[in-house]
Amino acid sequence: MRPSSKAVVALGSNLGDRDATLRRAVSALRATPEVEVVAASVPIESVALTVDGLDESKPAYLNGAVLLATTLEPVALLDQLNRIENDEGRLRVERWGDRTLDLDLIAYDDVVLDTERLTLPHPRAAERSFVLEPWLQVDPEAAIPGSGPIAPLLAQLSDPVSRVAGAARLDADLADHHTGATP
Ligand code: A4P
Ligand code: MG
Repeated sequence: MRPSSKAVVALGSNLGDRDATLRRAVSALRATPEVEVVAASVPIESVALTVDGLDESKPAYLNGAVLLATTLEPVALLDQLNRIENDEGRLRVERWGDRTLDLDLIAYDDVVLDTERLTLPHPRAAERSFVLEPWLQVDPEAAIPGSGPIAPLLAQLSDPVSRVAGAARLDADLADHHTGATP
């Protein structure tokens, strides 16, 4: 078996019951063989970014991030992310269009890769607070190969994100979720 690698996955949803969708996605990752969810962020709210820029008239996103330990190689992990997106009824209509669930592979160890199927690290991660803020929650020491530590990168960004009052971490058990407990 391959040695375990460290991967960061960003989650986003702006259609349907966004919070429930993100929690089901984290459960599906936990149930995936060769994938361990090491840490999960709380959900954050963000303004939709479209190809024309931030658009407050679009449904707002809930975003989050999980830190994984996995023995899957990067494309095999992306296959699993796509399977979970499809299980949530994800349709691909318009680039950066509204979606029930988007799972992006943000980083995988220090791998740098640029193929049609997969680019690592995710090319737009460093420009997006809605990716870096939850990523910082699950891995405060993280750095993006070629761009550096994420904490100072996040400090320079201005796209607005906000915490959801009382929201439990995305991997919290249902019992924790009902009480709003944040362990
Ligand atoms: N692909 C290449 N590299 C990766 C990677 N590292 N992770 C390929 C995941 N996929 C990767 O993805 C398009 C293609 O990217 C796939 O064929 C895959 O093999 P997609 O999920 O089908 O389409 P998409 O997500 O609309 O496209 P894209 O360009 O990945 O969009 P982004 O950059 O993910 O942006 N606004 C807010 N507030 N919050 C959001 O989460 N997300 C997006 C999507 C736009 N606006 C947003 C948010
Ligand atoms: Mg995507």
